[in-house]
Amino acid sequence: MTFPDDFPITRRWPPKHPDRLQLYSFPTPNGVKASIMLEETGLPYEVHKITLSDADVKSPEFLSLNPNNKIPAIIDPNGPGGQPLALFESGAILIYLAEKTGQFLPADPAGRYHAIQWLMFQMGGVGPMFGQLGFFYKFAGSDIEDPRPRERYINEARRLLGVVETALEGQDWIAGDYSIADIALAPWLRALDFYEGREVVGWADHPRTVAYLDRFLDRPAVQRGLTIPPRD
Ligand SMILES: N[C@@H](CCC(=O)N[C@@H](CS)C(=O)NCC(=O)O)C(=O)O
Repeated sequence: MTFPDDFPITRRWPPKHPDRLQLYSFPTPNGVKASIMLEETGLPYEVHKITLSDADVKSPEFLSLNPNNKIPAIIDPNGPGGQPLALFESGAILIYLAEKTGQFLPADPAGRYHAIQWLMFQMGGVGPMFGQLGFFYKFAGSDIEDPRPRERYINEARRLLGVVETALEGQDWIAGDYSIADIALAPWLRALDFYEGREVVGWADHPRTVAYLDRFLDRPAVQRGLTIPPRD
């Protein structure tokens, strides 16, 4: 496989710098994980804005990169063995970029699995549950009369917040040192504000988590990554 010729996505979103890592994304909680990580690592990259509209994420060109029609996705023209590597799923992208650069994932096996464990906690728990909270509390599902879905996701989000609060006791970052687990988790904690869900999940009763998010948002690379790609 050669890049860009063998990658149909490049026909709609052509690279200006085909030697650089290509990011296909939008600044949502999942999308910014990739842009924050790229900003943190200092890897040269080129970003392409893929909106969440069907015209973008369900286009044949985007589906050729991610058949699951979701951002973020990347192509590294200089992947393992010098060959191009295409990847979707933000957790896989974070692990790949951490291993490529040797940053934000401990080198010792125990520390590495500990960080990956918290990354998976975000991928399988916080992301899907907070996302459903947003849907049933603020967005299209908020006018559904049956209170059970809303209550279920509020309770689950509150429970997950409690897990984070306990894990942060005595440490600044979720897995010890700053890692890809924080880059995955903190954007989803920030999303609670956008969902207007802070009060209902008892955000203010979790002081370590509140301070943790502030600490994350203070990082210059995070501030840059949160606006990449620009929405308009
Ligand atoms: N598990 C995926 C979730 C990605 C995801 O849900 N992306 C959303 C934006 S935050 C999306 O692209 N939605 C478009 C759609 O579903 O059509 C990941 O972590 O990469």
